[in-house]
Amino acid sequence: MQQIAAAAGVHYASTANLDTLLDECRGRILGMVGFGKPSPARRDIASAWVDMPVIGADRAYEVWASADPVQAGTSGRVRSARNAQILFGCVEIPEDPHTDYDALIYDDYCRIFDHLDDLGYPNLIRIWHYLPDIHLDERALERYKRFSLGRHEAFVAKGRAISTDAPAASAVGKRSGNTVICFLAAPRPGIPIENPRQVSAYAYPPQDGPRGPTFSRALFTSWDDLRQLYISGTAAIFGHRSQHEGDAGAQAVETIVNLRSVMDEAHAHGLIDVRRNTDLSFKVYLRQPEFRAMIEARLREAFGPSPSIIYLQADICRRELLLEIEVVCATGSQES
Ligand code: 3EB
Repeated sequence: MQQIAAAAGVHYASTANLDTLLDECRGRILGMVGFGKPSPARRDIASAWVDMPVIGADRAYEVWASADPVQAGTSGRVRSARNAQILFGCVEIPEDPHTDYDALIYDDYCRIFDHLDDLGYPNLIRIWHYLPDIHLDERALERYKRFSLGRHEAFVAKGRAISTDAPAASAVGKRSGNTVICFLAAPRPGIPIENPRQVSAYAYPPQDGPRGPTFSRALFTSWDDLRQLYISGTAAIFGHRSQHEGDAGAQAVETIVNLRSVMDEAHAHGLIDVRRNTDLSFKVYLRQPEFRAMIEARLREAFGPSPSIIYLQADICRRELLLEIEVVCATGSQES
């Protein structure tokens, strides 16, 4: 059986090795996110379940471990755990037919910022948004665009800059039910990295919705002797336009070129060289599960045989995009 390295950072687990990992990290778990078939809720740790099929397995888990013991915090729906350097939190937002989706997102986003400000971790580093019915038109505006609007307004209301304070992010569709938002935040700001091949997301032209998406292409941070580059959900976008409509193979290639471009940019800033001794943890969101084998081949060609990869079936926020890939690049004291 594979030995689990319960070092600080992110670990992927399956149903078979989750309990071993949680035991090894007892008292040091910042948070956990489960995907796939429902499993019993863990009330003792900051955790969330995302109703999103795992391709090729029944379930997959993302476990964020700390080197030091963690401290829990709750305010309303926001649950978190933190060490001195980093805080993991999550919130599950029930659907509310009487409230526009942008207002729903605005309210809980403001509560996230309040929680972070209260605890002294005001800098959002990395955030994941799992949105039910992402393509649904709600009173003539698609829910993803309402989401972007509510998020933007919350950044403004809570005194965050749309460009320099934008975290690394992913926003993808889940099945109906709660909206799930998970995040990492820190006392110190991360260093945002943009992709020279792409227009910054917060500067997209207004045709994509009344407010652009508030995220950076990647954020660099270091904590617990680890240096980490969190690369946002990345797709086949060049400039601000989607490429290779209807061609998953070409979208995969374009997406990997974008990932490389962000990695090269972080290296050019002297922050991290992912070609050397770096653990790469990928999440791949695919509209159609049958493309999994093709993507896996492309990723292994580009990044070698070792990366950990979770494959999830999800809607991507633009209808023409067939896939989106995010990465955590970690280097430092982490064993593997
Ligand atoms: C893109 O590059 C693809 O709205 O938070 C990727 C990552 C995308 C995050 C977000 C959207 C978001 O625009 C979509």
